[in-house]
Amino acid sequence: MKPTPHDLDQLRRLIASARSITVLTGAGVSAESGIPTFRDAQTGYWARFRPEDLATPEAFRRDPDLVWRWYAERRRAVLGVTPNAGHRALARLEGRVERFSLVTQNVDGLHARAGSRTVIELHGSILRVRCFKSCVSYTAGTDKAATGAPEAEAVFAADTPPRCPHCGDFLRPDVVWFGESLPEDAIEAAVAATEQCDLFLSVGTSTVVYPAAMLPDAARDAGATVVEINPQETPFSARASLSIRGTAATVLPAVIE
Ligand code: BV8
Ligand code: ZN
Repeated sequence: MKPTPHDLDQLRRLIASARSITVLTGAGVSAESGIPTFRDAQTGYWARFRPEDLATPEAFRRDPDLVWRWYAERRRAVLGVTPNAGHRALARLEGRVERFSLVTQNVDGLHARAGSRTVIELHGSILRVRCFKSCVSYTAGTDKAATGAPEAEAVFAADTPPRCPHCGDFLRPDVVWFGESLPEDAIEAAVAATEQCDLFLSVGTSTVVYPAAMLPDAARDAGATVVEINPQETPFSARASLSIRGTAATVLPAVIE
């Protein structure tokens, strides 16, 4: 399925005339960087698990080593790829619009690496590790300096979860697991950006994970024009003002010079 020239023209015009744009991204925008989406079948050792079963506090408490290793492997994969043309187009768009907000469900840090300056991370970041009580937090980065405290090196090299030097509990990835609530500040900023924009782009998300999945409808209810970009149909497609069947790395650069 290819996007029609008419669709791309329409989206180009909407972007050119918008005074405030909010973009919601999901795993689909990182697919063309080589990061499998949540819906993609897992491969290798991880093929026997469903992500939803591993990305929970219960799974971590039941088998901390297994879940820690899953995130360490995904972190290495993310640090080993580069942002794609879709990420870079969104970074360009940020500088072009009076008011722009980028809300992501992704935990891979690729928007920031593509140059996006303000990214609202609804589900945290796989590049960060913290203890359950947030006494400490370490950030892995493509360069050593980004890891912060001296013990951070050892934390990211560990293949079983280290203990917090203060409270003694396990360290864990600083992501939002299923059943955990989203960071208050992130969800508040995302809802404000959704209700204030006149153009809302929903890119590369299956629109099934809540509360993020309510944002496209919230934008529509607040009177924004809502455009969806996804090679597949989603539960939201029928309600979009325009639903473009295309991939992020082809459609976004085509409509954002
Ligand atoms: C909460 C971090 C409660 C971890 C993630 C029943 C009904 C409604 C809700 C629920 C329910 N049962 C349980 C819930 C709540 C649950 C939920 O929504 N479950 C779903 C499965 C039904 N939600 C939660 O638990 C949330 N917390 O509700 O808290 C609470 C409330 C109050 C107080 C205390 C507690 C927490 C949700 C966050 C979970 N964490 N990630 C990690 O990454 O390991 S979510 C995770 O899945 C990803 O971050 C991602 O956001 C999500 C998958 O969604 P997508 O991003 O859309 O990716 P997906 O693979 O699904 O789809 C990819 C899309 O891209 C596809 O559409 C595909 O067509 C498209 N695509 C593919 N290639 C491309 C492309 N698009 C463009 N270009 C391409 N090239
Ligand atoms: Zn602690």
